[in-house]
Parts: sequence; structure tokens; C-alpha cells
Amino acid sequence: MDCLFCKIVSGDIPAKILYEDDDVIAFEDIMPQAPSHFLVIPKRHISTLNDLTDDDAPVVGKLQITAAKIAKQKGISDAGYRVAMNCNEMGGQTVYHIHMHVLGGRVMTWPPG
Ligand code: IU
Repeated sequence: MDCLFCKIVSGDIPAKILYEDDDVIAFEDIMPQAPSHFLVIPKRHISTLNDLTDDDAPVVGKLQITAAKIAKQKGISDAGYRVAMNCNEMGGQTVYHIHMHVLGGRVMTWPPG
């Protein structure tokens, strides 16, 4: 599988890991778009949000719960933060292994560009 995030999961590509368990892994984004910007991904390869099935509900829920826990540990949860998942080209997806962006530490604008 020629997937960059699968290679982070396997340890073939280094990343600053924030959290890991059997199902998900979280790491700092290499090109942060906010003072705090990390990604939470399922360990199992899922290319896009369009590929999710009902069976994926537990892992998708775990992405969000993990994101919130890490945001709290980082001290950004009280001030607030943004969670985003991009899907396909027009959604701004560049890595085709689903990932939840968590951005905080600055005021977010709406709508996103
Ligand atoms: P996108 O939603 O697919 O556009 O986001 C991909 C993100 O993955 C983007 O913010 C990159 O900076 C980030 N990233 C990373 O953290 N580590 C990597 O090795 C690669 C991309 I490639």
C-alpha cells in the first residue's frame, strides 16, 4: 500500500506521535496551519469519507473522542478549536487516508476557504 499515513502507522515515516492505540493514531501535522495542529487517523486504511460503511462507526467515533481528549491535554479545549475532515479534491483532501484535522491556538474564521 503506497499510502503515506499507512507508513506513519507502520513507523516507516517518522511523525511526532501524540497518542496511539489499537485503532487510531494521532500526530502533529508537519505543516501546521495554527499554533496547534494535529491529525487523528484510523490505523486501518480508509481512503476517503466516501468509503465509510456502517461498520466504521466505532472507529470514526473514536477519532472524534481522541481529538477532544488530546485538545484537552494540549490546553486548547476551553478557548475552542476547529475539527475538519476534507473529502476528495474539491474538499481539499491531499492525503487519501482519512484524517481528522484539529486546529487551535488562534481564532478560526468562518466560512473556511
Ligand atoms: P488534507 O486534508 O489531505 O489536505 O491534509 C493532509 C495533511 O497531512 C496536511 O495538513 C499535511 O500537512 C499533513 N501531512 C503530515 O502531517 N505528514 C505527512 O507526512 C504528510 C502530510 I505527506
